[in-house]
Amino acid sequence: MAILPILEFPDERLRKKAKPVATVDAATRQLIDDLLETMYAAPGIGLAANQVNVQQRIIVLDVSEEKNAPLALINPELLDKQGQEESDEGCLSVPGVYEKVRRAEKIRVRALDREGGALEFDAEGLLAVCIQHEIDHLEGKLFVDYLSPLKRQLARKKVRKEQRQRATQPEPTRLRGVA
Ligand code: GNR
Ligand code: NI
Repeated sequence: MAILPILEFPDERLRKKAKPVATVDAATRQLIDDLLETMYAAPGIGLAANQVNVQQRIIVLDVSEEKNAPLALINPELLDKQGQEESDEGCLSVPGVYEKVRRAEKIRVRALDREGGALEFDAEGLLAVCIQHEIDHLEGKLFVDYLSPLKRQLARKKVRKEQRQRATQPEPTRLRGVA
C-alpha cells in the first residue's frame, strides 16, 4: 500500500483524458488499494486515478459516515441523468476552494468492479455528486471549470496560498482534506 502525491490545479496533467482499462488484473487491484489509501489519508470522499498522475479510467469513493464503504469503479460511464441539483463541492486537487456546482440529481452508472465484473446501478445524493465529479476528472475536467472566470482566478490564487502555507508548516499539522 502507498499514499501517492495528488496533482494540483493548474497542473496540465490533470487535463489529460484517462485511458480505458483493458484488463482488470492484480496490478489494477494494487492501484485501487493505493488510491483508497491516498483518498482516506487526504481525507477525501473520492479520488480519480489521474489525480495521482495515473492515466487510467479508475475512480474510488467512500461517501459513508463511518468511512467503511470503499467503492472502486473501473471504466465508469453515465448511462442516464435525471433532474438537477446544486451542492457545494471541494476537490483534493483544488485545496481550500469550495463552490456550488449544478449536477444531475439522479444518475445510472455502468462500470467494472475490482474483479472485472459488470456493475450497473442508480445513484443519488452525495454519491451521485461524487461519481459525476470523479468521471469529470477522467475527462480532464475540474469543478472550477463550471465557475465564472473570476471565481476560477480566485481559486487559482487560493491554491497558491494553500501551497505556500503548506511549505512553511510542519508535516504533522498539515490538514489538506476536503471530506
Ligand atoms: O473529498 C471530496 N469531497 C467532495 C465534496 C463535494 C463534492 C465532491 C467531492 S470529491 C472530493 C475529493 C476529490 O477531489 N475527488 O476528485
Ligand atoms: Ni476532485
